[in-house]
Amino acid sequence: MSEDYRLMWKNLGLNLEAHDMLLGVLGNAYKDIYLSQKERPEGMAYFDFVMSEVHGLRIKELLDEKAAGRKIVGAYCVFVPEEIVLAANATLVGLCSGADFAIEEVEKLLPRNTCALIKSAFGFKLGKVCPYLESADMIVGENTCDGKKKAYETLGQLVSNLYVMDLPQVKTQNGRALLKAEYFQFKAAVEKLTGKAITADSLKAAIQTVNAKRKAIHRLSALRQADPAPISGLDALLANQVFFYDNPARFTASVNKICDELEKRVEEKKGAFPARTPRLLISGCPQAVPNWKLPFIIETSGAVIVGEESCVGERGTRNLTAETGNTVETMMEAIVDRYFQVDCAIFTPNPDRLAHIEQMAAQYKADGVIHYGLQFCQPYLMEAIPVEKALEKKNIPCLRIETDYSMEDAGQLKTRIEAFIEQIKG
Ligand code: BJ8
Repeated sequence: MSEDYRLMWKNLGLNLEAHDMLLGVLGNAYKDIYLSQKERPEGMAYFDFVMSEVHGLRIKELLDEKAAGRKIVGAYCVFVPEEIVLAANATLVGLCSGADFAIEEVEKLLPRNTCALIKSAFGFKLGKVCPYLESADMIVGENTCDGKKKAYETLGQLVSNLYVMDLPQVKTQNGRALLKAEYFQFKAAVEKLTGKAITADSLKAAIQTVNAKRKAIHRLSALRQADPAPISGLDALLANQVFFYDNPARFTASVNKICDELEKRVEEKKGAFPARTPRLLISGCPQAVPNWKLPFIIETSGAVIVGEESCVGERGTRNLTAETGNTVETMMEAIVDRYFQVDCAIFTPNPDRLAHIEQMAAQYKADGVIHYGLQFCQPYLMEAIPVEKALEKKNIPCLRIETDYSMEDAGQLKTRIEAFIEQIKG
């Protein structure tokens, strides 16, 4: 951190000792995983800075916004519409956590066989190490998988500002009606929180702001179709992770700047890895900061990741919200339409996700797919089997990985991934 933020963290109620430890581990991991990469685009310096200040400058900015009367809304899922939050004069930040913390404490409240993502969210609260969570005026949970919806009952006892949104599990008219009702209820709750009514103008501007972020990410993704891939999967994942934290306009400008650089790289056939490096698509559970284990292993085993079919990736960002509406009602309908397309594995049946994986594999010219499932995540682990079968029918090799946030299985994973890459090369 370039400044001393200790007083700010103390005032937020963080456990300074535990927080120092977390930042120490995070800093070392970033150095070993990110800064050791070769041939990085120069524009990644922005993301290096963002990460070095992720608990510092960005938190200070959020606290400055709060001091100026804005509210902060924290969310754990891509179903929480940023458009509604922005339109009501609030800022949305992602709360999903990608590292184990205070596990012993967590396992007093949650069963051991809960996925690492949920446990991590609890660990960050119980360990008092997440300044985003502590800055939030409203924390939004959503009834998605069974693990999350039951865990929010317990989280509600740990925080005073939890708002739980119900979500459909089927893509039917009734399902859409439920989502619409929930989004209108959420709109009312955010308006109450900020004291600002959403207007057609504020909603339109918010839709444009969020779409601009998505379009920048689409541009970045499209450039990854080139061989050699102009950017590593690790760096592209980082941009997708920062999507949830950064100031939206600054994020959009920074990603577009990297894309300008990558376009030149593509023209010059300059890559993050040599041409014809085996290309892999990752599909499955979200990889929240600082969960870089799998991409690090893959990209140090002789392959490059060219796409993420994930909520921290294309599942979360692929669709735009229509900008054609002129009334709050029509724009809310457009928001419902946009989010109802998210093909999370909590939906049953969920054929769109399989179609999307196949489409991405073709579009990014992937030689194979690694299905990433977190241990105890039933929705994604269950879907992994039909996904693998369907891909194999199309002669797309698929490797199913089931893992957690610990490094205990890193050696074993590396052996399996190296063998998979050899198979692809063969
Ligand atoms: S829209 S993927 S962000 S719910 S890994 S907690 S599913 S047991 S994260 Fe998700 Fe929204 Fe869906 Fe996306 Fe449960 Fe699985 Fe854990 Fe998960």
